Amino acid sequence: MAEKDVDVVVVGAGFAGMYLLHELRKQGFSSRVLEAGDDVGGTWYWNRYPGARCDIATTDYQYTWDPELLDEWQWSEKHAAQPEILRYAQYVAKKHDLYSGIDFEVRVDKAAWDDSAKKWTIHTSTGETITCRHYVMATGCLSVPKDPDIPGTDRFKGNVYVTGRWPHEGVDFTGQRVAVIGTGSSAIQSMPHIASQAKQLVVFQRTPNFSMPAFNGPQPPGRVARLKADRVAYQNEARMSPTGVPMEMATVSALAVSREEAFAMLEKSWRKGELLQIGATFTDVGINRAANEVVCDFMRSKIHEVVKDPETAETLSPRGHAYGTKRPCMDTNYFEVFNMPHVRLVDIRKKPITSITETGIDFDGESIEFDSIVYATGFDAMTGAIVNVDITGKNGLTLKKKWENGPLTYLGLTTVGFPNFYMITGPGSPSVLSNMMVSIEQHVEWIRDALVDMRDKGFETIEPTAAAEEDWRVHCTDCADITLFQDTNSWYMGANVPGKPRVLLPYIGGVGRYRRICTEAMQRGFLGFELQGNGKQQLNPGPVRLMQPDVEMMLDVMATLELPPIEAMSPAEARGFMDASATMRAPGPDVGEIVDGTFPGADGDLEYRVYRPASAGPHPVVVYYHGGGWVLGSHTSDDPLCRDLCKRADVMIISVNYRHAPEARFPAAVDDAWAALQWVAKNASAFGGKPDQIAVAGWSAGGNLAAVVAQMARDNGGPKLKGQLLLTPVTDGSRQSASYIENGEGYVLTKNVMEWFWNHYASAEDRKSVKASPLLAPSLANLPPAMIVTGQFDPLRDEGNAYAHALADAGVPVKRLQARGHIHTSITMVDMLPSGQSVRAHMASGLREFFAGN
Ligand code: NA7
Repeated sequence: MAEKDVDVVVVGAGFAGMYLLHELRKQGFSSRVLEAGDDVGGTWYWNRYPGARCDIATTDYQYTWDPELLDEWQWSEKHAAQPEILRYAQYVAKKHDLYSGIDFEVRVDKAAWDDSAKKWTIHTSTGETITCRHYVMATGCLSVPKDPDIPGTDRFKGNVYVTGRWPHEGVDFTGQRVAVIGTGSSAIQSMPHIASQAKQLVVFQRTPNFSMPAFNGPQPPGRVARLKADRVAYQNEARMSPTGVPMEMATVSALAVSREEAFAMLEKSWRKGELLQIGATFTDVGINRAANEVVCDFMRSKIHEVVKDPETAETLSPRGHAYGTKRPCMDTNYFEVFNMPHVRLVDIRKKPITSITETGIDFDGESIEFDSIVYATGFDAMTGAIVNVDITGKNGLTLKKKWENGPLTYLGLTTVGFPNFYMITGPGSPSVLSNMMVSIEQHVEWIRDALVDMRDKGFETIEPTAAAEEDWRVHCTDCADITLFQDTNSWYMGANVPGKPRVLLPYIGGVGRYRRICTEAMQRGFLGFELQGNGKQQLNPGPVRLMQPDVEMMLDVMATLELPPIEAMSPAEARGFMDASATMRAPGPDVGEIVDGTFPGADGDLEYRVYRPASAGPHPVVVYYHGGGWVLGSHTSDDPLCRDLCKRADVMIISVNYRHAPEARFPAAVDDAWAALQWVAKNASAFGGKPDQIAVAGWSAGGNLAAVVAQMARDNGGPKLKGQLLLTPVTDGSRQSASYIENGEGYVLTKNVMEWFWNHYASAEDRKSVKASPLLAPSLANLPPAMIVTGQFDPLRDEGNAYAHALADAGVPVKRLQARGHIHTSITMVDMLPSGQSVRAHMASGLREFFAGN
């Protein structure tokens, strides 16, 4: 007799449900696993259409939790077909006696949280009611076929097939007239098989897709050998990789090489026959449209090589979306199908289907009769299977209602208002953008560990906090915002289902990063969760540290370079190092004109560089002071940032040099900065600038100088400044703030480097001067309007914010922007870190506002 009250109910017996059952048993939890099908396998149980295959190679698409399987199970191919994967699932289920823990042909109709009992009540299609402490949806991401949404679908009297619900006995199309609707992965895989049998095949295509040949065959011996030589290292590499597959990562931009070189590199990737390799050929395929277009061109050239009729080839060539923003496909002879004389391609964008009829399909004035129609029209992806169950959480809130504007989760695992409810590979987790096997195992292990920890500590419930869920939403959006996904109508965006909210459903920040975040959340005492039970409560508001994804990627790369710490260098060495680094950065946008010259500093001539916008002058003028801790840098060292601000704000930037420490200690830099401002004010017209429209700007130590000269201009009767733009400025030599402790290590500008800068620049006594620490000024009244930008993970964050608050308190108009997930240096990395763009756009509009109305 099956238990009616268990610790855990799991819905679904695919690879996720199977592994979870195994782990729950191992940890002594009672469970019921409910599965709609009559066997294990999930996706691989349902998707039995001919040619169904895994696009991830078998070396990577297999369980790692039972190492014996590696020797026991021999995959026959590099990319296994559905029957073999299903057999693998059955083999594992038998080996580990999982069948005995699964109820087959049972659906969950309804689940409701009982807040007094602190339990879920589950109602099944067999009329059973089960109660459980924890409820896990292991229902898969592509398990609910979407309504084809074509008029007349119920009229057709012939055979109707849906790829995701294929008859178990198979289908023989020999001699038949067949229509296939859709050209996604399911159609692309099945089409060669259908075409080889059918008498006539008409393919109705709405959006063409990118597809590459799988070059299937036996497992590549090199890869297998690597896996077997050091299984743990190989699997760890997969777990910490961006996609869950160990892969060579790109080091070069698609735009940094010639087109011939780019195509040669892509050809090499193409030959590997691995789904994710093409996109990983260059660093910027996913984030830069022009770089992506190089890949699109290559992929289209391949279609034209295969498909003989140029018009058909063009119809099959995707033009409207960036590569990778719709799921790219792998095929075996897909495009070759269109060279067969009995196959016709109909572009329904040009020739829309008017209706399915009793005998066939009407479109664009034509009627064609068919014996069979195959719907390869896809799924209500990621959320469909979850919200299809009537799930009610606290206070009568249903999940469907909560998610009506898009799924909200914390870590893609849990959701506020639904205690003890978990999703495996749910929205907000890497899921369909990753090797599912890796992601499934990670989620199962996280849930298992959470349950064990709660049991050990006597907690009964776990629920994310609203703040953590909101932070996760913002982080997911930050990640999505730097990619090209949002421009495409794809099922990743929910765009294939009419009325479904448009939001990037999976988390695009990467498998390794995601794993680190989830692990950190658990290890730091369930950050972002509230736990309760036995009269105890533990609330750890979190959130986990959410760095901008591109910033974190850069930090990861820097960590692998094992660079020497700046503070261990002499100033000369540090300058050499900075110069060498500058040669590797992107140049920044073109501006109208760049002119170099010299001006009289406080103690001799110094250099300047003028950045003039392309628009007609005269322009407002911004005197810019570079960063570099008063020790490093020059009038050209922030070149990309100056170009970017010049272009975005349509202002003239004059970047001025100043003497550096330790050769010229405080106040030499201030004296030069002040001399530069006076000189610019006097000569603004000669430069083509507006003499009555001058502002100052600076980054870091340059922000410090800009703030100081703004005070000097106020105290010395001019020049009258329109504004001060301070980017992560140094304002306080005491370095006492919390951000020094929080962000003192690991974010490029460290506490020690800052100490090194200060030591070279100013004595302890000098640091107390308002010309070194502008925050210490007795009054900040009557200073020009300010915009102050700080980075969340910058040791200088708090002193920048403190200056902004002090200015505001003194009645100065202040705009303050704390750049989420940014470090001290990242906002200046023009064309390298897309997440900095919006921050710089704000800075530019801040500059424009300084000058508005004059
Ligand atoms: P997909 O990738 O969602 O493909 C569905 C296809 O059906 C796609 O070409 C759609 O065109 C097309 N479609 C959907 N609705 C219609 C209507 N109403 N009329 C015409 N054409 C339509 O699903 P698959 O099953 O192929 O693959 C799903 C995933 O399984 C795959 O990505 C892998 O992860 C494995 P559209 O592109 O929306 O214009």
